[in-house]
Amino acid sequence: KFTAALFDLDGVIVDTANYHYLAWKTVADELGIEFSEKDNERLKGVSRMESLAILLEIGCLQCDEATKIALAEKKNKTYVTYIEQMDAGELLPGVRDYIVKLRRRGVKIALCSASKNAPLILQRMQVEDLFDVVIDGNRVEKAKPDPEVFLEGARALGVEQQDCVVFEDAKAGVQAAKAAGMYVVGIGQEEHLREADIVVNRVDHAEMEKFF
Ligand code: B16
Ligand code: MG
Repeated sequence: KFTAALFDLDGVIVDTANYHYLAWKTVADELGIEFSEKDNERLKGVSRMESLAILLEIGCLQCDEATKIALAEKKNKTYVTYIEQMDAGELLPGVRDYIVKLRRRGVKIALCSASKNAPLILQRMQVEDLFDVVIDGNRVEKAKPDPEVFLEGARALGVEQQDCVVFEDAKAGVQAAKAAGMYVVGIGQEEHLREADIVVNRVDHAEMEKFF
């Protein structure tokens, strides 16, 4: 049995993928890059600067470091205007109850997200109290698929990596969690998540009694 649960944020607790997509789309339109929702799949779970690098690659564009920083800032400004309007109604179904039940069972809970906006999103969703620790994009140097964010989560909870179950929706995140030596529940569609140990549609479809 596992003693800790590590949750990704975007796509697991809350569905912000569409807001990320719309914000990148504004930047893409301005640069004349065609950017589809399918392309957006590649941006899930990866850091902001890495996402920009993928977008520029899609458009076969190159630019200097200062321009890159300005573009990333622009995307983030648009993204933040979306998330500032979010409320707890946008929590993904079943998530809150599932985490509350885990806590009652004595399972330790961490949030392990690539997003620098994680604190704002948690606050808007009113779920800050559900997590014993929060490791986000402001606290790690290496982006997923590097295991750093999950190893840091286990360390902060005071548990061994083999005692952790990770809930992840993105390929890069599943790879990061596997590289950390953890059990992975993929959230979403099997086709993107082949490296996960199991795949379910939503968090509360992972049988709690089986894992914790
Ligand atoms: P930000 P997660 C990730 O969050 C998103 O999936 C990814 O699309 C985004 O680029 C990344 O956060 C960085 O977000 O620009 O807000 O710092 O899935 O790891 O919770
Ligand atoms: Mg995610």
